[in-house]
Amino acid sequence: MKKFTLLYILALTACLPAVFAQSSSLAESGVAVFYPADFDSINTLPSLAIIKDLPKRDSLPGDWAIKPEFVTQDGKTSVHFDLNANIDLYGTGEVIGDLRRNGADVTLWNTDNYEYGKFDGKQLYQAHPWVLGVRPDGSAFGILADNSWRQEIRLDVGVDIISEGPAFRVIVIEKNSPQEVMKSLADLTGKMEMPPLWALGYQQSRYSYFPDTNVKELADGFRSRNIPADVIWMDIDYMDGFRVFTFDPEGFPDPKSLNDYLHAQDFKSVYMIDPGVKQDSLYSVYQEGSAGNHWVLDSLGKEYNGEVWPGQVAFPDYTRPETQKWWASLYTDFMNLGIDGVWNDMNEPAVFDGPGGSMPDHNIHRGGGDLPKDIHLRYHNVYGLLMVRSSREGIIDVNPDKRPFVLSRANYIGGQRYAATWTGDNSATWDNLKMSIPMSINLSLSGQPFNGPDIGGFTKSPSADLFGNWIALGAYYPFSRNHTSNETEPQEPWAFGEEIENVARTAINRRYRLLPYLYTLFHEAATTGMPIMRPTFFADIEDENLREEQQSFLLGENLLIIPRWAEDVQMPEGDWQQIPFEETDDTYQAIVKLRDGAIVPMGPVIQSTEDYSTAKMTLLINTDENGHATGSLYDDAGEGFEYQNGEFAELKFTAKQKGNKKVNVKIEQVAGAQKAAREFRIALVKDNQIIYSDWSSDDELTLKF
Ligand code: NBV
Repeated sequence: MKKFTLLYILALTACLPAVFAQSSSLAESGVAVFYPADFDSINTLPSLAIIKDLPKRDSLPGDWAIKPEFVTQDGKTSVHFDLNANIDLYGTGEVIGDLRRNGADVTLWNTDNYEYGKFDGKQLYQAHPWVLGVRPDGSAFGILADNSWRQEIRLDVGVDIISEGPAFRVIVIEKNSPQEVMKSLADLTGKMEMPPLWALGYQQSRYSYFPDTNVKELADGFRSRNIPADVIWMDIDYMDGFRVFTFDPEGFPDPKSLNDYLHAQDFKSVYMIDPGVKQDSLYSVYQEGSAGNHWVLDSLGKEYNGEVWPGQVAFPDYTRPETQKWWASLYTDFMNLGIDGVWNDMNEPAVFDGPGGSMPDHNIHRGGGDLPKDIHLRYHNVYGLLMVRSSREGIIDVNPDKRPFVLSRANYIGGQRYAATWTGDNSATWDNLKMSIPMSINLSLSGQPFNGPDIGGFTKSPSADLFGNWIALGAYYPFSRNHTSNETEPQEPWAFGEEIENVARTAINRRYRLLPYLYTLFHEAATTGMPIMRPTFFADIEDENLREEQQSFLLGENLLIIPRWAEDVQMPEGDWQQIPFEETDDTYQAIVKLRDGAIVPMGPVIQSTEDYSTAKMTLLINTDENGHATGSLYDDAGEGFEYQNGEFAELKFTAKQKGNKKVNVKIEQVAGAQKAAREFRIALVKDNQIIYSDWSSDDELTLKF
């Protein structure tokens, strides 16, 4: 007997309140909203996930397939979807385990989960009440539970979402393909904004580079070894006693000149800011926060304090508009020191001496504006989102002509609007390396395109071999950052000897060469919501053999990345050609395959995005069985907002191959006002070889062979 039916009978016989009545409406084509009869809008809305109006427009089409059944029992609301067993399930946010989520369960309660070791790893740093379903024929649907309360998603018999909060509405998206579902999700929850180009570069971090001289040496180390890199990260030890917005007077006496030094070397700097503000009456941020009444309160209405790095801290109540503004304003002096980006950590929020590692459920957030006053249980999962929203505002206020960059550990569905993310405190193990692929894909399939794990692993020290394998793969994560803990051995690309240093250089070189393509994918994500990192099954949504493939992944539509350690990879059909990069090969580099019918623009090796240019590009071409191939390029200044006023270029490439004799490529600017002179050459990839044409600035290229 189905579990739901059982619940129904139990509820009837025990006379427990079971509510099945509901109303539904079609908000737009393929998007339905279901309301339980006891829908509690006051305690679940406004939605921090959905940014679009969902008007009650039409009634559901008669053949609408995915319908919920709501139950309220013992004060808990749950929703159940009966599903055919042949439907493959994905998403559910930041999760460990297999790519295909059938049979899994996850608790949505943002948790500081060191080594993913607590709660069987079923409860991590972010909450995405979202399930993507893909049917055998490739048609797909998405289910979004629109509430932020603590809840659980169970995928054993159909889909069950059980919330500790009041009755919530559910949004169901129904489309012809998972790609269309992803676009619709982004339409409802918002898209990542175009990040600055430098954020796509390789990044180096550790807990913590200290003191500033060490940071400078690190920058020099990259440049002297010709290993491309764009960003150096400052972890908590740069602060004075872990007081946010301060600097250690001995280790970091002059952050402005440190940042100047980094900039002169074409590096950007990102600094960590945690939410907890040290309870210290002599500390200006604490004084201001107290004077402004900015803190989260305990259940008795008093300032709540808990222990984090600085000792006892108070937590800004980001539900209050005044607090959002105050927090944003703290970034003015900070960013003016030449800081380029911000890293918000510990924002689940993590509290060492709090229940379950966070603050008590009954703490009070006072709200204001459109957010009502409520208890922490309601706002916990959005605490990180509200924090990064406010951080981002503050950063734009100081540098209105620059694109903000914020990295957040905690977040909630829709949070891609404000921050990129990494997958928290993983470990230097083979298991974690392998798992990083399904983990990043499922986050991507939950609306967060800009993500990646700590390359090399955060805890433990990787062997040279493990690191070599990790960096060879990590060069292709959307967010590509090497980071490690304060208890580990050095983890810079050169820390493992010459062989692995060369492996790292080759892999990172390849990332930089592929930047024109990668940047184009970021633009696609920012405009359509399509993930950057995609499951291999996106290459052929009707091929059910691909549905569990989780060793390889697609970068956009045209490149398939296969780590060197992958075994028995399920390949999509077609003539996928391995790109024979020119650098010396080694046994670590991931295999990069080009789809037949695709054109991928590639640039030269550069040492940082400061040298990025699209003036001379190689067009990697793999024609399909009809001799055709297409591709595109998005180009803009890589910084600032002029692209929103038309200062960009979108190029379309169309190739036609005639027999085994020649290939013609047409280059057209199809959008944007940017005028730029560009030279191209064809690189035809066939049978593991590349055949090049001459360079040309014409808009028609020919390769004869
Ligand atoms: O700030 C220190 C670390 C940071 O390096 C890491 O990336 C975060 O996930 N942080 C957690 C706090 C404590 C880690 C033990």
